[in-house]
Amino acid sequence: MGTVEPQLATASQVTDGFHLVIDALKLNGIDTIFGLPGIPITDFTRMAQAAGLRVISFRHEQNAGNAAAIAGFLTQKPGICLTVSAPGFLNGLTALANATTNCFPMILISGSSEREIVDLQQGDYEEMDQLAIAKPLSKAAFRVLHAEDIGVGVARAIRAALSGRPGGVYLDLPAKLFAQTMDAEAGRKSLIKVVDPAPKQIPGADAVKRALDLLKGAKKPLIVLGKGAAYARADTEIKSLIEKTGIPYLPMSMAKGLLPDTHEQSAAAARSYVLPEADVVMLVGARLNWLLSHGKGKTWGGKGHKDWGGQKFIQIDISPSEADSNVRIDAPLVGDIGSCVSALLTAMGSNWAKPPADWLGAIAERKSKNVAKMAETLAKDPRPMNFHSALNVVRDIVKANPDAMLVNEGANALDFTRSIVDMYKPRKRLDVGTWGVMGIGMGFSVAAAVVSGQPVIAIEGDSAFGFSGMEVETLCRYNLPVCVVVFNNNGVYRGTDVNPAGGPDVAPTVFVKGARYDKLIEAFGGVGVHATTPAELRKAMEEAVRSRKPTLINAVIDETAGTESGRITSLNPTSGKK
Ligand code: OXT
Ligand code: ADP
Ligand code: MG
Repeated sequence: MGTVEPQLATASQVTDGFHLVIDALKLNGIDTIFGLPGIPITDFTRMAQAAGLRVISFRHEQNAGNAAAIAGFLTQKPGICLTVSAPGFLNGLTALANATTNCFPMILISGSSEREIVDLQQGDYEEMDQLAIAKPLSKAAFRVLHAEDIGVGVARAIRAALSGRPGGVYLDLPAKLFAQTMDAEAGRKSLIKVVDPAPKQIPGADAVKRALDLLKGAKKPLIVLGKGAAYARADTEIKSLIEKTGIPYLPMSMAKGLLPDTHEQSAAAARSYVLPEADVVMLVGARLNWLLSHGKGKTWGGKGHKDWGGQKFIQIDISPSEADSNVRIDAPLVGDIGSCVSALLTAMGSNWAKPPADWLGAIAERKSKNVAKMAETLAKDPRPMNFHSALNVVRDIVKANPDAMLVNEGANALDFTRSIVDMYKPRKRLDVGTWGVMGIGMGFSVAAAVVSGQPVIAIEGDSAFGFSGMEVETLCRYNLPVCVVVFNNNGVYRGTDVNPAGGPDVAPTVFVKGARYDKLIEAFGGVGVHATTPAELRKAMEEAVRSRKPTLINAVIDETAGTESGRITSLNPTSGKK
């Protein structure tokens, strides 16, 4: 089938599996599908487009999946990724697992092969028991066998993705389901519009009191804002909490901009001082995982690698089982962040005492030292360009365009961007998240542009970019206002490694030297720029943001400038062998 009549479903007295899925998604406010066509879902993509859904087609399912995941984070609606069976499903599954890990609501919908052949392992086209494989990697997984169950299947998937701790859901749709027909009116009635998919969860009054009592007694309080807080869209309440308490706060990477990074209470520039020094720490939508050194050890002032630093913790989280995952949580506050923070604000009353002046003063001192040191480094203009001199430009461009979305991946390219580029608004910084995964770059960029309509700036390590680089064609095809800046230092972390055996192969971390990534986008009609100085980079970025044309800037970075794994060098195992 090559074309689809838009009025097919409504004109007829019967409907089919294709239309029921589309209608169920539309009924629930889904307006965009990210995917890649093929058997058995090619006609589905055509029909969805004919029915008014925006169908964004990718070059690889993992990128479509990443786009769906971040669309979910940005909209509080599950992002939809659509794939073919077995290999397409598996390509999308990495993104689904990453979405679940990051608490992003997403639904991976994959077509699948004939059940009876798959279950007897008779060798069907793209045979795979996809449901079984998806289960351990997703928050929930469902399969629909009959057209009359499509409404329930889609409703269950939406509710599972959004309620409680958000996550990735798999929905298995066998090929035979799409062609099934049923009476159109009965079909319409079988669909479910999900009511209140993410119900408010109000914390108990005793839990609120416990948290406030702890906070009140603190001499060195600290608030940590995580991406759960960004997702929750309780921006006003969080701002009030920070400002009313006067407590310094630390934003996790994707919580940057929840309050402007230039806020005087931000302790980001004194991170390594506040973590070990704080006596009471309130976590708001942030887990005590590896990114927070599991709440213990030297980062927190503990004597040894696993020792408790002595802090008391308050943890606001929608997941009741998150508390105590790494260290004791003295005051868990279970509920949605909006409700929890509102309850705290109400119970705090109007005469809350600000934290002791010596705590605030000590932080301010550390901050100004670090900021001055950073300013000095940023003012340098070395040749070749390094991460700092290039990011000084990016910092200015983001400051001038605070509504722009910033996508970021790499190792050094990630870590330096996080600390150098200030964010001014919530949910503008999108990055590698909980897994530190490479490959989110172009999928996130496409979705950020599609969902927000704002210009997108993607700061990419040259290795990181390679994981999804083919999607520059997608940027051009949909004419998206994305400016990709590849920080080209000739390799993974650095371009200077040598083959220890001295043979003709280069070292495993090294790429083709002097590669011209800008030429890639030119192949598809986008704008390619080769930038070797901050001035050239600035001109190209300004023009990209102004013109909104898909642009790729090959920013040449000193190949000696990076460090192994960026800021997380210590996570590399070193041999115990002497
Ligand atoms: O307090 P101190 O003194 O310590 O200073 C801190 C702040 O106070 C200060 N700061 C400031 N100073 C002044 N002013 C301001 N405004 C300011 N703000 C902050 O700066 C420092 C640092 O602050 P930060 O960042 O807050 O603190 P810190 O200590 O770094 O925080 C700790 C962490 C853990 C929270 C943080 O480091 C973090 O979030 N890290 C995330 C790390 C991460 O996820 N990395 C990515 C994974 S690395 C690796 O796995 C890679 N791979 C393997 C691979 C992956 N990942 N995936 C797949 C699918 N396959 C393979 C690969 C292949 S990276 C990679 C590619 C790398 O090569 P590229 O070419 O892409 O990239 P390049 O490296 O650029 O070449
Ligand atoms: P970060 O990496 O920024 O520290 P994490 O992904 O580790 O953030 O933590 C996010 C936390 O936020 C998760 O534990 C998740 O359960 C929680 N969360 C997500 N949405 C909400 C919400 N609406 N209300 C409360 N907690 C939430
Ligand atoms: Mg690199």
